[in-house]
Amino acid sequence: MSTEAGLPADLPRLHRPDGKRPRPGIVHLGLGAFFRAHGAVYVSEAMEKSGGDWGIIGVSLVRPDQRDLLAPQDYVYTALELGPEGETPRVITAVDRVLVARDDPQAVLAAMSDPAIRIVTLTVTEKGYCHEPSTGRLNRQHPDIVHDLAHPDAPLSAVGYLVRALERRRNAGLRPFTVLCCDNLPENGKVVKGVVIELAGLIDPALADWISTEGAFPSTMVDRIVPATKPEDIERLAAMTGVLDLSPVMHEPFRQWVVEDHFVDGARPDLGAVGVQLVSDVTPFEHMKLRCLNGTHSSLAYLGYLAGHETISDTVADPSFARFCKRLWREEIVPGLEAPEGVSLSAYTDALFERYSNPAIRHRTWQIAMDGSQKLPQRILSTVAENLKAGRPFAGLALAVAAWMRYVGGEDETGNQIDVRDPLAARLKSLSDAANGADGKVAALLGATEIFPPALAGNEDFHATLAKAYAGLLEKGAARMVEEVGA
Ligand code: CS2
Repeated sequence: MSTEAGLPADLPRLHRPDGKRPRPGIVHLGLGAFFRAHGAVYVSEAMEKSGGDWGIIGVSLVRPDQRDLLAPQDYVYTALELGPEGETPRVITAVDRVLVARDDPQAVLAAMSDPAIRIVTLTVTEKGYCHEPSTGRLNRQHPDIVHDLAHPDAPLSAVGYLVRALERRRNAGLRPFTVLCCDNLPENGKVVKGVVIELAGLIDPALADWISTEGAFPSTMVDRIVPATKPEDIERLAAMTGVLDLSPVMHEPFRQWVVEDHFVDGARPDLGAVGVQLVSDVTPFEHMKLRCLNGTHSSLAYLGYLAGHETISDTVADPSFARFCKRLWREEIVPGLEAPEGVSLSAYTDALFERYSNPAIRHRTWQIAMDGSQKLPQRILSTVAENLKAGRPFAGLALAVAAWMRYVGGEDETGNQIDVRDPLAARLKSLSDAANGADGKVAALLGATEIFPPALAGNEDFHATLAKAYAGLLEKGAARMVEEVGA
């Protein structure tokens, strides 16, 4: 493996410290770096502190990499905290094993229908719910959903797995599991409940009723910045610890998890003992985080990328970007938010700025720019729509949306091609290519109704501001526009 280059060949592989695997109580769909650096860490701590059989069976829906990297080290891995003043490694032991759904759907369905499993957590990214971002409803034409309706024993989508496993549990007379969504969607519990019940209803209306009355889909707000692990991280960690971990995760010191305390039969790890906030209503936390953090993250990602910045910390080290970001919070985002009880929004955004500035976190603008079609509605467009109604400013957020439009056009400011990763990439590029001039391109992209709700797309003020911002990006470039709009 190339990542081993430069390391002594006899380095021992990381292994489970006490050799004991936790007994599973959770299946996690979409095991990736974020959950391993966030939810799995909390669950590990909760088991250490209060006990309970809450080991995690990880599921990768498609790719075998996580399983193949973790299996030889008995599914333990290092979570490396990257602080501005140094790095702290910690071995996480909560994962029991990893299954790959494409290789063995039966094993995944069997695990999910095991009575010992009480919770199914998910991080399948925004696009993994097969819903329409602008409405939150199931996209019944989605090829995976069409497939899942026809293949009860071998689903492709996470939604398909949830529904088929719940169906098996109901047929076996078991209680349902709690579905705990850990993706950055607004009212994520409601969204996943909506798509699950809609798909279940297409299969068997009685199943949909049972899920609706017996199931639980608590909403959550998750937060921790987790940049992709790079080969040099693996090497540095091995040099630091003297053991080889081929699948560590990198994360910032900060973490937050706010969870609606509504679980089937109250069965859950003792999350409250390890700092998870268990609340009756997550909405104010969710709005605060999605709009303040993810909203500016995406804004900085598109504008920063176009201006030639590689990471978020590089981007905010540029004074005009720093001014622009703070202006977005102060004038466009925070005024429309209701602060969660006991939280000062200005302290929250000050702390966010510090988190963005952490030079140890090399979080690439390109990484955050991925899947913009699935992210813009909840991160930026809902704020813009509310600001338009309330007569509040929105020019900075419109500049960010114009930068996204420029980005999905596929060419950067020096004429180089952009590697646009988005489920709608081809469609967005052809909409952009077929139109001419700033106004034409803006009009064409506003026509993507999966992203822009009709009332917003049809708003003349929004359209004109976007067209002006897009023209400015073409004429003057992102750096100049950020400087002007942020001033
Ligand atoms: C980021 C998030 O990649 C992205 O789109 O905005 O992953 C962000 O780092 C997390 O939500 C932080 O909690």
